[in-house]
This record gives sequence, structure tokens and C-alpha cells, in this order.
Amino acid sequence: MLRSIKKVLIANRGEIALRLIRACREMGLATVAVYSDADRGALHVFHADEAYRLGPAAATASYLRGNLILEVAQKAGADAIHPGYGFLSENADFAEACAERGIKFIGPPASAMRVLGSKTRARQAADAAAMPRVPGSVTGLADVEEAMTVAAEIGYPVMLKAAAGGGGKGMRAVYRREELASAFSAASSEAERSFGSGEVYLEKLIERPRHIEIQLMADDYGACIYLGERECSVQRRHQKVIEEAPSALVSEDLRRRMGEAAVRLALSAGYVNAGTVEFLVEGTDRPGEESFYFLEMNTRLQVEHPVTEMVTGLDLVQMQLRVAMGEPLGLRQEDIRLRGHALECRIYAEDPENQFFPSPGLITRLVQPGGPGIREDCAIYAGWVVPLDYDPMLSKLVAFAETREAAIDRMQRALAEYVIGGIKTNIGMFRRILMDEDFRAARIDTGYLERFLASPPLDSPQEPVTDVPDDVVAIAVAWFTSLAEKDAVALTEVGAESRWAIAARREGLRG
Ligand code: MV4
Repeated sequence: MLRSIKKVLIANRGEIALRLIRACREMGLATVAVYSDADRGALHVFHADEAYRLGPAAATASYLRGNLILEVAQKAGADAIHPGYGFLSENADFAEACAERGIKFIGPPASAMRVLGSKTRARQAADAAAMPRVPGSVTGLADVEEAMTVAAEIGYPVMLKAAAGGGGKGMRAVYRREELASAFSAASSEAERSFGSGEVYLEKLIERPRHIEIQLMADDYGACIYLGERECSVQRRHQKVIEEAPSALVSEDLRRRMGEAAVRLALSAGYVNAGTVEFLVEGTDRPGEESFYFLEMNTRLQVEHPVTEMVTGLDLVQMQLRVAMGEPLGLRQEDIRLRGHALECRIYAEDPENQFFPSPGLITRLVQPGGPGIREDCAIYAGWVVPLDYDPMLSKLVAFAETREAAIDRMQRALAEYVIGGIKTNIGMFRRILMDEDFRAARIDTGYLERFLASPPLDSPQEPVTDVPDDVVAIAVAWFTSLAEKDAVALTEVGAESRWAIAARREGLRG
């Protein structure tokens, strides 16, 4: 059944709101933006056809107000809402409220969101779909005694997880029987506090896993395809930092097995639209012996979707919109071909020299990279004040090339072009990661970044500057200083110097 969509309300902000507006415009759809007081001057407000104020800056007073957003949609005559990621995107009650008012929620049905939103129910769905999952319980643990029994069955080390959780909250690794009781009550009360449900379950602990996820797209007619994987092992405190597609560690055979399992799970949950199945993978150093385990399914468009777009040549947001209109996918699995390699760096307003503290504020100067194979998804401009009320991600810088090595070189070139003045950013950290031998050899797992940050590469080879005349160096330094005055000041600050600070200063002088 075809559904008419002519006007889309974008229930989000920042780079993803802009990304969604762009897809709508290319398809001839009108757009309605919503904004908080902090975002009056934001680019998504500027680029949409109409914009409505929601309230004060706090997300709970603005982008999380589902009922108000629905009122705006009705007033503006929008026939669909795209939630983007975060905010209301995985809120099944909101998806249901949209349906009740005859407004199309661009995402899966509320019923599928409910099944997959509970980790224990999702594990049951995985079993029903013959999808490999980490050994452990598939229902909440009634008490410590039950936890003891399950842990003894699967063997230590184990991991306690919140059924309503995600992102590492309410999670506890337990290495010995004696530690289980206190970890159980800690995990359970943290889960209760964070999610309003104290339900926890147990899994076998997988040590040094890789985090690899499969992108799915399903239509209303039972067609579902996988669009390859993304390698997301480079994380810090459960925040992804670099993503790539494809994963250097996934063979064609492993990709097919993971993709087919992900499709089975989605179909068994009645899934429609874009979704991502996350896996823990171990044994990628032993080709043919890799094991993958279902972790969770994300029922939204993800931050890192651009790397999949680059290697598939598809526009995932346009596909989402067409599926929401009731169109069939129009693609079979064999139509999906991966080509080349894409890397994404998440550039944040944060200070790597000060425990990655958020560094919001006024962007005084901005020189953005471009050229062959570079895509930048962002919503910043010189003069924009990065609000402290939301996630401080500034930009997703994406490099695409024929090979992983060429994509890394291209990313390095783009990072070297990038100047953001007025606020601290993690750009320098990416320059160092991309020089790292282990990263370049794809020797990465979920612990890679924390290990790397704990031991900065002070002895990395520096480019010789001896062939540059002194006056040229002086001009370059003056130019750099004028472009990034605040950063430059930080480079000359004295005080307790971390090894990172030293590495960062050398990086700054080199640049
Ligand atoms: C695990 C695990 C090891 N074993 N589960 C972290 C976030 C949450 N969504 C799942 N997480 C993990 N679950 C078992 N049984 C290790 C992690 C984990 C992790 C997973 C993906 C990406 C980065 C991570 C960093 C630390 C721990």
C-alpha cells in the first residue's frame, strides 16, 4: 500500500537534522524543523522550509517532548516524522503515538522496537532466529542465587548486564564467584536508577572482542537485505571514535553468515526500515575460525551510516523515506556490491589534554577540508556557538578510497587541512591514531583505543623540517597561530604536562 508523504518533520538537531533535510529536498519533500532556544541560529533551522520553537535548551524541555512535537507536526501539516538518532528515535511509545495520530514514524513498528529494546527479549528472538548469541540467561535473574547457578553453568568470567540497558550502563564484569553477589546488587540498582528497571541478566564475558555491526534495510512486504558491516572497535568509554566499512577483519564468508543471521532476526521480529545488528566477534586472527555473537539490535539510523553509504553507493535516508512511503525495496541481496573503503572520524568539541572534557563555545574560525573522496557531515559554521546542552559532536569526517590504506592517507590529508578555532577538538588525536602501526595493520579490538591513549607514541617518527628555510617556518607558525589562536595558546601553556600534552605540542609545531 502506497502512503503519501509530502512534508516531513525532522525531530532532531545538528548534523543529522541537516542530513535528513538534504535527503528530503532531493526527493522533493517539504521539511519542518523544530528547535530549542540554544538552536535558534542552528543550520537545520536555516535550511528547513519551516521551523518551530520547542522550548528551552534542555533536551527534556525541547527535543524529547514527544507530545509537543506531534502537535507541531499536526499544525504544520507534516505527514511523517523522522526522529534521526538519539532523542525519541528508539522510543516505542512515541512511535505508537505517531501511528495513533496518523503520522508516519520513519522507522520500525513500535512492536519491533519493544521486542528489540529489551536485551533479554532480544536474546529470545535471537534464539528463535537461530542467531548465535553469547552464552547466558535469556530472562531476568530473580535473585543472587539464580545468578550463582547460571554463572556456574557458563563458567567465569561473566558479565552482568541491564535488560533495559545499552552503552555500558548497569554492566559489570565478574571474574570470580566471590565477587558476584555485590556486583549483582550494584548492577541491579544502577539499572533501576538509570532505566527504571532493575532487571539484569548474565552473559559469558568475551575478552578483547571486536565490535562489528551489520546494516539492514527491510520493507513492508517481508523483503530484508544487509548492506555489509561496519567496524566500530575503536571506542572510548562506549563512545565510537572511528568507524570503517568494510571491516578489514571480515571475510566474504563471515560477512554472508553475519548478514544472513541479522536478516533472520529482523524478519522474525517483524522489522521494517533501517536497523543495525551489533555483534561481538572473536578469533578474527584465525581465519575461518571466527565466532560472532549477537549483542543487540539498534532500531534507528545510526551516526556512522555514511561509511555504509560510501561503500554501497546507496542513500540510506532516501531508502528509509521510500520504505516509509510503502515502496518495495526494489533491490535484491545480489544487487548489493561493496566497493572501496570508507573511514569516519567523529570530531568532537572536547579536550584530549584534559580527560576529554567537553569544550563547547564559539567557533571563531573554520577551514573545512574537501577535495577528492572527502565527505563531511556537520552543521557548524564560523560564528556558531556549540551548545553545552547536547552531545558535543561537531562533525563526521569521512574519507573514501579504493583501499583501506589509501582511505587512511586521504583522511590524514583532510585532517591536516582542518582548522577549527576557538574551541578544543580531538582532531590531533586522530592524526596520531592514523599514524599508529597497530591501527594501520587493523590490529584493533574494543580495548585498542584506551590502550593507545595510555601509551602515547612519543617515539613516532617526525617529518624532517630541515629542508625548510627558517623564514618559511616563521611564516607558517604565524599563520597557524592566527588561525587557531586558542589552540596555539594551549600549546604553550606550562604546568603539569601529560605525555599527551607533549605529543600534542609536537603535533602542533609539525602542522
Ligand atoms: C560485552 C563484552 C564482553 N563480553 N559482553 C559494552 C556496551 C554494551 N552494549 C555491550 N558491551 C560489551 N559487552 C560480553 N558478554 C564487552 C563489551 C564492551 C564493548 C562492546 C562493544 C564495543 C566496545 C566495548 C567496550 C567495552 C566492553
